[in-house]
Amino acid sequence: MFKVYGDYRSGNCYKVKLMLHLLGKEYQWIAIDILKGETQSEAFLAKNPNGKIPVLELEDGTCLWESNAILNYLADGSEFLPSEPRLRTQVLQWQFFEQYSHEPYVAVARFIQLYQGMPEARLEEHARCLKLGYKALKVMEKQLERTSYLVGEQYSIADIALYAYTHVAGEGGFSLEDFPAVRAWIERVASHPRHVTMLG
Ligand SMILES: N[C@@H](CCC(=O)N[C@@H](CS)C(=O)NCC(=O)O)C(=O)O
Repeated sequence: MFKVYGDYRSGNCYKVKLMLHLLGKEYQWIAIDILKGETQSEAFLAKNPNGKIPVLELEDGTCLWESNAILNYLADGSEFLPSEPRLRTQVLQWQFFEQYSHEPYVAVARFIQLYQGMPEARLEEHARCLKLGYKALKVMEKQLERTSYLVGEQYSIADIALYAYTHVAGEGGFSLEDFPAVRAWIERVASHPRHVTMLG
């Protein structure tokens, strides 16, 4: 059985949980408290030398880290990862976009607001996250005006990667009012029969 080291409120960890539910795979969830520094213990660093969750531990003890890499491992051979090279590259394109142009702003704004309660020292950074996060949301809106999912008409791990923090963007101070295609996509993703919510 897979072991997942994670925090239920983390979007990066939720990606792994959602994927496992969509695939109907069993797993054991091991709760890690980042605020208590549990990702920096010697035992945890042996699993991920970068000291971050999520980590997926395979039955043979191999530990995989980086949420989007884990999604690629789990989705291999399934309907959630196209095998055709152009489509597969487009999946990766959205996942790299998520890590470089979306998560650093949408997730960090949420961390500052939800986990830290908007400390004075981070207000300026929060405002910058909102500005750059909205830019990323506009990129998604443009794509989702044209296609039902980020890569055409098929629900893929590109959607899982971006759904994780987009659907809780409000917790970071974003409004999705001006993003009707993104809102419709959020409902589409959540309507999958094997969908599981972040805290569910
Ligand atoms: N790029 C990584 C980011 C992982 C990440 O930032 N994890 C956060 C929780 S969402 C974490 O473990 N923070 C604790 C720390 O940095 O010590 C991924 O996608 O897995």
